[in-house]
Amino acid sequence: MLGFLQKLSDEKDIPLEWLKEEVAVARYSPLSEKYTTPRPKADRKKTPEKNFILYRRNLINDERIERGGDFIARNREVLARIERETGVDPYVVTAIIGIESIYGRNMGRFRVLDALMTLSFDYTRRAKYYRSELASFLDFCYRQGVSPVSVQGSFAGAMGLGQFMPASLNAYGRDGDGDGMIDITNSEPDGIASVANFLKVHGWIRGEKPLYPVEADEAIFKATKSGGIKPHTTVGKLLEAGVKPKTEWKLKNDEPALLVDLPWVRKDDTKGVDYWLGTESFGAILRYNRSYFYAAAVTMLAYELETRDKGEAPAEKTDAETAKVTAQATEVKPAAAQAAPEVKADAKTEAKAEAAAQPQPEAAPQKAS
Ligand SMILES: [Ca+2]
Repeated sequence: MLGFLQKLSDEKDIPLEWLKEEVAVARYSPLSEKYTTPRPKADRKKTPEKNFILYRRNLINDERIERGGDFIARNREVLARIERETGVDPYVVTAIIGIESIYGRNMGRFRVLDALMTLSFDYTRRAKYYRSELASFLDFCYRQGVSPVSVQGSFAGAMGLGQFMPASLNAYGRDGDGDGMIDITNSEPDGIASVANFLKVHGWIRGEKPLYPVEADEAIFKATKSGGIKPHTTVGKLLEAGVKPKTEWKLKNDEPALLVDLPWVRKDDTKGVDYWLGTESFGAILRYNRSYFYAAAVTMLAYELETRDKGEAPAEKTDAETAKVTAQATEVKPAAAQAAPEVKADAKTEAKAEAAAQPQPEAAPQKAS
């Protein structure tokens, strides 16, 4: 460990004594080890069928929509300013913060120092990754004048409103309230500015919606070599391959795109797959968490938040843009409604939903590539 600290001290110009003193107070975190240990293969067989209806219902509930409204109301000016500066949809930023931490209510109560030290030096399955995160974390704390042991986060070291891993915080963290510090745990403007900056850097297109509903099938999905997280093809090529828009769009044929599949299973066991065209804005959300389910849920929660925030807004009803988004929303709603007719989640389901919302280390914001 001393070698690690010495190297960090040399590379980042951080006093070795400071590093030694700060890490000396770290304690082994058994839960960090437990939660990052892969399940035995025997258990993995039981992994339930992929079901977007269930996933969506767990993440997009009344509480998340209601608290999202409060978050938007108290941050309206900041959200508008950040949108002007970055072009990123403020409802998408809010939705990510809602899904990651329930707008700051659930940012994790682990000492980040303990988590990262444990995963770097005690439980070493992914030690290389976590040592790099630990180095970023100590570097960040030193530059910001923060005591590492005082910082709390998830069992894997993800922090704050947007649950950034330290390397992402170092690379994309922004000061949103102008106090000179980046504090994504206690400052909502900083959390907002950082998430928006992450999306901007990873390809968000100003004014471009993430998802458009389309008709497609498995054969088209395979033929277009779909399934990755990058917009690897174009709108025009997807159309040529047989993808049909379900709504009008103003997308240009040479715009980068990807085909997104969202399989679902209803309670009566009927199954299906909804297909969507994802834009570069969708690709930016996928860089936050490499899961179609995650990025689609973010997009749909953002739509719910926007609809609620803007009320009925009759003037916009004729706007093609609004028509598009409305079509998106109705696309998934009927299925979800059938699966969950007015069922209020009990405490256990709620806890599961929160667990599902916790990003796994593999899914945490990635380093720039
Ligand atoms: Ca700040």
